[in-house]
Amino acid sequence: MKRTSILAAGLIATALAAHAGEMPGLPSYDTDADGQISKAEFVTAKTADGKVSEEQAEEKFIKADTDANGYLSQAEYTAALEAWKAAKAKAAPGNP
Ligand SMILES: [Ca+2]
Ligand SMILES: [Ca+2]
Repeated sequence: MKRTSILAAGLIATALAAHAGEMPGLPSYDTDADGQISKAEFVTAKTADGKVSEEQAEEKFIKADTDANGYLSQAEYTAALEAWKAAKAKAAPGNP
C-alpha cells in the first residue's frame, strides 16, 4: 500500500513538473505562432534590443536546441531559460 502511494506521489510530481514546463507560453519570440522558436525568430528577437550580437544569439540558440532539430520547443526554451537565469545569477557582480 505504501509503495503505491509513493508511486502516485511520484507521478503527481512528474505531472506538476511537466505542467510547470508549459507555463507562460512561448514569448514574443514565436512570431509565426507555430509553437516553436526557429533560429531566425530567436536571433531576431534576441538581437532586437542591441544587447546581444547575432553570434551570441546563435550560440545561445544552439545550446538551447538540445535535440538539434533547428527549433526550440517550449520545453527546450523553458530549460534554456532556467539555465540562463542560473548562469546570470552566478555571473552577477556582487554575488558571492
Ligand atoms: Ca515559430
Ligand atoms: Ca529542438
